[in-house]
Amino acid sequence: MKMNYLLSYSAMLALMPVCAENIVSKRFSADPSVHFFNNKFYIYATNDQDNSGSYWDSTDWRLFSSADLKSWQDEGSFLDISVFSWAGKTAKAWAPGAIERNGKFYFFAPVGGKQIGVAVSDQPFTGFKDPLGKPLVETPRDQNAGAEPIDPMVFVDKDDQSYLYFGTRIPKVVKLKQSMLELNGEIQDIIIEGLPEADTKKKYGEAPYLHEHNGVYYFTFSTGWPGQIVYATGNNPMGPFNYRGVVLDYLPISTNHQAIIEKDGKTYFFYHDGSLAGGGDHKRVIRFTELHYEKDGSILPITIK
Ligand code: FUB
Repeated sequence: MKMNYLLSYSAMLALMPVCAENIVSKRFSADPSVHFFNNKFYIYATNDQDNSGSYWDSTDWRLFSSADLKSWQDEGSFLDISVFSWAGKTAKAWAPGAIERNGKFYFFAPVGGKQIGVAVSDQPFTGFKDPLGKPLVETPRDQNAGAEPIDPMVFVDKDDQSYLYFGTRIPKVVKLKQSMLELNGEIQDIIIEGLPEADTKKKYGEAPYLHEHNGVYYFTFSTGWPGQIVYATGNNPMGPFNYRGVVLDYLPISTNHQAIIEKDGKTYFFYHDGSLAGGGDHKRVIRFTELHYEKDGSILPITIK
């Protein structure tokens, strides 16, 4: 009987609220793409600081770095959408993704909602150029690219195969060639099974993200507008994935967008909210917290104070 009154360690963690002060910077920024490159953490982000505040109309990306996840350096606006010479005059710079491969740093960027470009540099913080001179993915040019190929994210598996995830309303995945500059096969829809039918808001919206933990592939995404961050798991990076539950509940903001990084045995969850003074739907701020798993691999939902 006494056991009924005792909480397991993981249950206690679930009840511990995350302090909303885990903030990266007081400059407005969103859509974190988080990496550990050359002994430093880097966050590539949508730059909400200089947008109008009435739409997601940023035209550049912001960069933050940290050696220890405690103090963060604001590296400022590190790349403008004009790096892609083919970007339309009204194109917006939204949620990016990045990866280190072949001794180079690849920055995948949605350009204006219909195209994904890739910029490459020898360093993670500067010098990015567009080697292709054209979009890597473009709708309707590429079969099954979907109506809005945004929110690119790249995952490299243990066997060295890389995958590009993107899309709004329908999640997409495609293999990349070793060069990272060419698709390797057909763009496929990602199948998510077991989404609770009774909850019509529980569907794929945007922000696809793939990470692996203890041999299981975790596919996290935002349910849309507003966005709850939920997860599904599977045994193949291309899916299908089985719906498992909520990671971060709806916040009072129209979007959310997550990144998950594992370092030194700990898992960190990055997201954005609109809680900074003067902030809101289009002026967002990046925060993070530690993510915990149950023994069976379930993710413990995050509670925010
Ligand atoms: O920043 C613009 C859009 O808002 C992103 O592409 C989505 O993921 C959402 O966070």
